[in-house]
Amino acid sequence: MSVRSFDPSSMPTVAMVGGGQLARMTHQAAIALGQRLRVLAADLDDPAAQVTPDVVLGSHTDLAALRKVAIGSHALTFDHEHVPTEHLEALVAEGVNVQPPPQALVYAQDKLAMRRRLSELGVPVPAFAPVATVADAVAFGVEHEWRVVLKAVRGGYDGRGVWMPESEEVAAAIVKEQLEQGVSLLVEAKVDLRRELSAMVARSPFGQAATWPVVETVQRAGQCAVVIAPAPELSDDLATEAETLALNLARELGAVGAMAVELFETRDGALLVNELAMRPHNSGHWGMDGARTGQFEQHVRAVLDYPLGSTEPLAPVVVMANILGAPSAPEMSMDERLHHLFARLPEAKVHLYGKGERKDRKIGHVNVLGADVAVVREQAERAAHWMSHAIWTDGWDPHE
Ligand code: AIR
Repeated sequence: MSVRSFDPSSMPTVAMVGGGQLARMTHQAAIALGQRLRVLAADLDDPAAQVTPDVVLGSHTDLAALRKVAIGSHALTFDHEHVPTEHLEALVAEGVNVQPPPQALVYAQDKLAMRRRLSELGVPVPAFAPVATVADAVAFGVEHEWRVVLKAVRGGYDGRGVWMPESEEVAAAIVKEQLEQGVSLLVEAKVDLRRELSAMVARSPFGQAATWPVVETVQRAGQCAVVIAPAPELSDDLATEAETLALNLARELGAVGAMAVELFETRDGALLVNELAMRPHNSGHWGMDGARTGQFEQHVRAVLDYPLGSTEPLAPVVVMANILGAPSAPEMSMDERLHHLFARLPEAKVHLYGKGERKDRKIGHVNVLGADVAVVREQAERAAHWMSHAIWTDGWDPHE
């Protein structure tokens, strides 16, 4: 009698461009499904390169490196959206299964193309205009009484590539400097918002799609700090509107994999689309512990055209708090901080990315499940702050 050994080559390999935390957590999901995740990383120290044996070192702007990571993979996907579209089109022409496909991904890469396409589709977006000259920005600024946001058309994230000039002089200086550096810009009206929401969806090439509950994202200094799932006090009508919007956009744009639709909820209860991301997204990290199927597993299922998993939440409330690097790294080691955290908050689920501690850098996150938003949020935020600063925000001292 022979024993059949497990043949890993019969299971798919997913190639991911970028070796950051999103690739690292995608790898974690791929392991459970018996798959391999191969990453194109800039450095062996990158979060995903630390954990996968299948690393191609190189740049996401180098077509040869992209080919190397793509060859032999069942699907090529992304941990960030900065790959030049022409390279992706070249890979598709060579037979690579690029998911999301470049003609969809472009709407997550190019904010102007996205704003134009969404407007065509009748999806509400803030008023916007392309900026080819200082005069373009000034005309828009005057029209909107300098309640405006300048954005790089491509490449920005986590507050980078975003400026909020409040006068003609400041705007002119930014526009001049950026245009001289070859950065394309757009300008849009600053929205009078109540809060920010995110509607996440995943879609497969077959066309199956599933949403997670709409979440509230709390931003600090232009960066996501906390996510509350589901968004507290969101009316059923608005939740349905946001989920329907995400499903329709995924279908209309031809997105494949996880997609985040970042939304503004205005003071008068309307929704406007702010940004799109076609990849796992910070606003979906809560689902790693808080949903039947989290976004990383759903992303690999979707890009490989498997049936999607249930997105059902596992608790009435889930809060995710980012561990954001302190202004200077605390003396206490990360390992010791983790010991103390676990001793004090056994319910906290911690995810660390293996990243160096730099101010405001996303180095990990904490998920807490529960029933009461205020209690759960307090615990998650306190835990995250402890992990980055080695300070308990309530003054608690383990040695007293
Ligand atoms: N990322 C990509 N777009 C937005 C985010 N947050 C993730 C990706 C990327 C990593 O952040 O996983 O690789 C880069 O993080 P950092 O801190 O090195 O800039």
